Amino acid sequence: MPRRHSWAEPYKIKMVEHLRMTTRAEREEAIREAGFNTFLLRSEDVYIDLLTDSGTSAMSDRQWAGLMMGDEAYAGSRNFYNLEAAVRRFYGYRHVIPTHQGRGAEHILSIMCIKPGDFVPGNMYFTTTKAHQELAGATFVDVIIDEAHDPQSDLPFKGNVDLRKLEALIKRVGAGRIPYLCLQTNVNMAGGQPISLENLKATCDLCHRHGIRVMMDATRAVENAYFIRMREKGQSHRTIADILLDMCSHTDGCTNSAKKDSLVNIGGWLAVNDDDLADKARNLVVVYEGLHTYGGLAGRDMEAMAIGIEESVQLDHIRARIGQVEYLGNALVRAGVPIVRPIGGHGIFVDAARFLPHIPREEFPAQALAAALYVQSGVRAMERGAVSAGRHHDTGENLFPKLELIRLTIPRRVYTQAHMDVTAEAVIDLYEQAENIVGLRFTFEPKHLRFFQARFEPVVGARVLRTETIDEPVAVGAMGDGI
Ligand code: PLI
Repeated sequence: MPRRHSWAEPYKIKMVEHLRMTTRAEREEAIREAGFNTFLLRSEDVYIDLLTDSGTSAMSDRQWAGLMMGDEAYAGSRNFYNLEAAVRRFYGYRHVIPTHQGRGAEHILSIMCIKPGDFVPGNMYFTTTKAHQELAGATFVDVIIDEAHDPQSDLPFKGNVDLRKLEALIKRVGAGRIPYLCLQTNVNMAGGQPISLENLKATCDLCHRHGIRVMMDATRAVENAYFIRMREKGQSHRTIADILLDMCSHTDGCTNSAKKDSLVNIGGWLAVNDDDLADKARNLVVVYEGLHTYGGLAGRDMEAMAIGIEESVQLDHIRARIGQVEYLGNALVRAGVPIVRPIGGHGIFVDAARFLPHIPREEFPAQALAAALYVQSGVRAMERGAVSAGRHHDTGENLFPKLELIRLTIPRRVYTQAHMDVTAEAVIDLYEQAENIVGLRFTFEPKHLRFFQARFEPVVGARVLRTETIDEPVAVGAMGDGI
């Protein structure tokens, strides 16, 4: 047997979904109608959809079979008990409360633990998490290490908590005003950057010494466990499942969006070890989501989740998943495209500030870059910069985080390496004509989580990409065309 130098997907394709190719003129029209916001495009107008890895996974044949085993009883569905057993086995928490998705769990956690005037520290914000903390009356405090805000720093664990920042906060406001610390795994807004096991333990120790709970955002904890195995001293012999359990065992509970690691299209859960907290959460979930044995989900969704959790910790799966992200990232690095280093777990984050130095922050370079990439190639990315950061909740001023990025997020088990090649070519091509991209300004700005629904217009002219290179598509796969 020859030595294997490359990896291949640990699955084969059983069913395909056709993609529609569009012309540049069609895409110009589509992005204008979408207010230059890729969230407002119709999916059928997108060629390669790298908006998010959330809810976009391809389920396995076992998961599809699981859907047929849905027990749609209102109360006590068999599938709930399967989900509960899977979470207990792989994450180790005692009490499991399903929710319709991650933000449902964040909502319950926030209203159950936060009092107005509290502070919630975290290793960088996430949009929905912070929104729920603020709606419950808390102020979010970023305690991630400084390097996480520097796209060029290539520390292996840029998701680590800066313990001095955390200690300073505890000293300043007192432990009594910190209901919990929110510990994100594979920190999304930092570029999918992991936290080390050592730092996770030290952070939990510090919090527990002050009587502060640690609630993990376990949304991408499996991917984080993979990086611990690959990058942390003394961890390479352990299984992903073993590392995951270890990570969770130091914390007091978690919120989880199962739409990522757990390979399902919808679902989430809140898990805690404390009996009283669990009772409180079960009571609140009835008000906002549904009975505590379904939490807004169908029985079949919970079954797919239970199976997905088990599949997610298989080494072959996670190696190929992150390997595909690295494949795309390395192609961009070779071409000199500025991306966040090191390459993260769930996507490639392109540094829009360095890509478009001619566009000031006030004209939202990342928003413009995502729109231009779509016009150029039909590839859909997501803004992760000032538009996502929103406004200060007291002063109303625009927040300008250090990171002004677009995210090319890779859905799990969906695209092939050829799709990654096409994406890399599209980004490199755009980089070579970046000076033709025009900044944007708001024409409509929603109050909450504005990036989802905001609308924009170019600051000059009518187009976000001022070039005439018309790349007519090859009409492959367009059902009904060319016959
Ligand atoms: O989209 P939800 O409500 O299932 O999950 C919210 C959520 C919580 N934490 C983290 C770290 C997330 O990444 C997250 C959702 N992320 C989305 C939708 C994303 O595109 O990254």
